[in-house]
Amino acid sequence: MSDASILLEIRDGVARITLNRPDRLNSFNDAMHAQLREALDRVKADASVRVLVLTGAGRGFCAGQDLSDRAVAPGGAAVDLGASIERNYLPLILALRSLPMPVVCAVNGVAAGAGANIALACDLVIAAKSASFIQAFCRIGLIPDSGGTYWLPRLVGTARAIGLAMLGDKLPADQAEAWGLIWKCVDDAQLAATVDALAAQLAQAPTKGLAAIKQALYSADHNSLEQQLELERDLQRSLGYSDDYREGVAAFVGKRPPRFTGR
Ligand code: T3D
Repeated sequence: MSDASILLEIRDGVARITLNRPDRLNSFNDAMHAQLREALDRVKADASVRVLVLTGAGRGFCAGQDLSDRAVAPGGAAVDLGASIERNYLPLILALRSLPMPVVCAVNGVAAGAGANIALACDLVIAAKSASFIQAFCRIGLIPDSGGTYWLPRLVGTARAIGLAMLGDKLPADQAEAWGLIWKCVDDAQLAATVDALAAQLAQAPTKGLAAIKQALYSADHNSLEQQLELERDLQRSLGYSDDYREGVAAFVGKRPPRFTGR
């Protein structure tokens, strides 16, 4: 894609999507949502892709909804935010969560509003030390959306979730790591190399197994123990027939490195 709010590059099993409205801190308008949907569809349909990296262009990761699309003239009709969420944010979060491959978020700068929660929807979040997470919604009279009210209490506990959501303070990346909100915080100069190495590692991994790991772990939030045990049984049964399981066992027994194909 060129001249685009979303850049998509696919190489060596790694798809990289870059949010590309840097002068607006990569905040979302409808056109950018549409382009992101199209990019995610392409990633999902491309059998060569085994990991997705999501990042932002410029100094920010994403500042959520473009608020210049939300300014209402006095006496003007308010925008239906529910319709916007239904059309854009809700399907985006479900698409990231259910993509059958690991999704790595490289948080290169501030992640605010829906931008913070889009990052948290990804499976592995690596942030530059100068990055930060801001549940900015309360500053404009809204609640954390895009999954914010779902993962904040689960990831950091209710007390911290309430503090982040009600105060809208900037949470620096190193504190986000210390609180368990994200996987890792690295020096700014190390972000690209760290993410590239991780993506290369994941692109060689047993993709079906990783997809099943995310399915199982994300299902644990709403399943009973019995339902979870049954899900583990079903996923394990299906993985047991995969080429990668066969290869993994053969490589172990043969005392050689495995060559996984993602099948
Ligand atoms: O509406 C719906 O559909 C419902 C769904 C809502 C989801 C949401 O995400 S609601 C929350 C929306 N986001 C925010 O409230 C965050 C707004 N932005 C900020 O608070 C700050 O920009 C940041 C804390 C993220 C960064 O601050 P700072 O000082 O580093 O940068 P800045 O100077 O504020 O921003 C740089 C430029 O980006 C600036 O433009 P300018 O002055 O250089 O022409 C600024 O206006 C623009 N920008 C930043 N965020 C947005 C934005 N423009 C439009 N919308 C934004 N969200």
